[in-house]
Amino acid sequence: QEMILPTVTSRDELIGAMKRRLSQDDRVGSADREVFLRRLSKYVGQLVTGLRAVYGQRPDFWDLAAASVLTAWDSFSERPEGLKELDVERESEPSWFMSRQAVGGVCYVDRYAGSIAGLRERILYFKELGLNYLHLMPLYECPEGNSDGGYAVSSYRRVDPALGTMDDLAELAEELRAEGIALVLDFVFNHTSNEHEWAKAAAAGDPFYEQFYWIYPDRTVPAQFEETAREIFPDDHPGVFTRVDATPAGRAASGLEEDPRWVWTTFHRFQWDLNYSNPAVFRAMATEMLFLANQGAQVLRLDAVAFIWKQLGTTCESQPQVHDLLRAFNAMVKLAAPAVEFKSEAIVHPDEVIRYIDTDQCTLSYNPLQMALGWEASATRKVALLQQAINERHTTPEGTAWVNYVRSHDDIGWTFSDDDAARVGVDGYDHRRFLNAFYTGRFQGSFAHGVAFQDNPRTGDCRICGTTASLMGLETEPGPAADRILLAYSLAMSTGGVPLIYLGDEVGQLNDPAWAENPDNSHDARWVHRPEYSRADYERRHDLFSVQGRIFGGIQRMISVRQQTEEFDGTRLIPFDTHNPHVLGYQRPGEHSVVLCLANFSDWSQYVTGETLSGFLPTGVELHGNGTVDLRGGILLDAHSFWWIRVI
Ligand code: OTU
Repeated sequence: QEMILPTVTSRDELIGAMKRRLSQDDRVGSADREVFLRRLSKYVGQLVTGLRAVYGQRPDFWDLAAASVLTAWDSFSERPEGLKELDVERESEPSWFMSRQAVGGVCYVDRYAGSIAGLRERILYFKELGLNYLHLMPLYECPEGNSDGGYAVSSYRRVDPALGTMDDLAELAEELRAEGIALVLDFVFNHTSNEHEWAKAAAAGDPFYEQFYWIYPDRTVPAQFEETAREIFPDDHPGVFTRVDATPAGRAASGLEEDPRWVWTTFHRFQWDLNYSNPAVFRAMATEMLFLANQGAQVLRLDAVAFIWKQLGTTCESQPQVHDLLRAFNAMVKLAAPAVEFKSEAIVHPDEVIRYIDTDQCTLSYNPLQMALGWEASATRKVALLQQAINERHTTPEGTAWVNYVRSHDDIGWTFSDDDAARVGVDGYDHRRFLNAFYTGRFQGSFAHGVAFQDNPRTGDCRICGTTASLMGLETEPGPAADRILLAYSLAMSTGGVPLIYLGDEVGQLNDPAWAENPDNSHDARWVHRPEYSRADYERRHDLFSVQGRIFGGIQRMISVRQQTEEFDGTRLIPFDTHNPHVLGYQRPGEHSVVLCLANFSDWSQYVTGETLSGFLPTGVELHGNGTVDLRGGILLDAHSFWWIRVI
């Protein structure tokens, strides 16, 4: 039975009605009621403004606003005490993710540890490495064989039974928290799988749930949308719509011999996009989101966030309404679970990426530009584009930070701005072609062993798959590859924000040679870089004469230097021009000193002259053990090496 509020028509009336409503609700004590009401008066404006921008024209707008507040209250009243305490702590302390202690890891539960129970046994290892943030790839119930690596969610409330239960997950969250590790979960809110109960009801013709998706009786409207919307997974299907009966599950659910309806599927045919123009979808998904928050997630990764609003005549990506909805979702967690941070997964043009980052949207965001340009610099051995990105696109709003990564479970897309590239004399189109050729090993002299993804000859679009080690050429040139891997990770560790390790990278895990043998995955090259946990590689990690040991030792060392270096707190970065086209430079300012970071992308030693360094006092201290340096003589950096020098 749903609670309802008397009709309200303004914020003040809404707060007043909530006050009266809460005084009759004894599920939580009076102190908690006060806490909620205090948050309500603080964030009701954010909630109402966000919702009004999207749903304000509707006659039932205030009912929606009131119902959303009740949803938040319901979820708050069910929130475990320990998490409520964490909420209060987090409201009064500076953001934990700004700290130099923040280091993240990400893995698949099944591939890395078999199950949630298996993962608990790896906590000691996470501590050995120095993690305080752990992202588990989506582990919810999925269609058999059609899971998109977990991103086709059939229920946000049930864990894939092969991995454990929701209670196991909540217990794991608690155990991690006791060890100082924040659990990060996905909130896959652009789409559900076609086996979610909403999708099944929609396929069966239930008019309420048909409105949860973008379903049309024929091709008329779909064809109009497809004139401007981008194809994301063209290997799976052209355009963005598919027939409801395009999959066995869709056919079974609709119960028709032939189903003429078309449904929006940005990604795979079995991933149906949710229709946020229907406010019932916002409320339903906010309820699922808060449910996940109450399991103990401290960060929610907002999957495919750019796609949640569709507008005829547009690209249907990064529309203004996406940001309004984000502010509304964000207000919901501020009311009911304020310890939760949002991480934006917008792998789009850098002008767009930054628009998701704000304290009332996402406090964290992947940094896809720095990631892609790290690979660009490794291929070209030149730093112009990367240096430009670091100089001009590093700053995010106060209270927010990047998540800096080298590889993820996804493909690498070359998302740099063509205008930026033109300013340093690079043609974007040609350069992407070069990079794709380089990383698929088609370019002569390339060290990389990558695989093409969604190669679309019609648009020239193509992305890259492969593990960090294989893309750096560890199979064929282990020495330089190990150095290149460490160089790439040095950026993530030192530019400011949370460094994120795609677990397996730290022991040099290679491509999975058998990825295409699994018929469920063979159409999707991303599985090449999702190998199972390699016991052999991990066992060698303490052997300094092995390549695994070199990489692991190097990464672990970087983490410990990072954690001891106060200049690495926060996100502030000051550009530094090395006057050498192969050497990247930036400074991380601290209270009394600065750490100057230099990274040599060339295959040869490179020199940064004494004159270039003459703005600092003559003596610096290199933090990796190179000791005291006399800057007047300049610095000679070995091939692929990086230096972190404390200077004044
Ligand atoms: C995300 O990625 C996930 O990271 C993928 O693993 C999923 O397959 C997908 O969503 C669907 O859930 O296109 O190639 O920002 O780059 O959201 C990966 C836009 C993807 C996309 C991104 C998407």
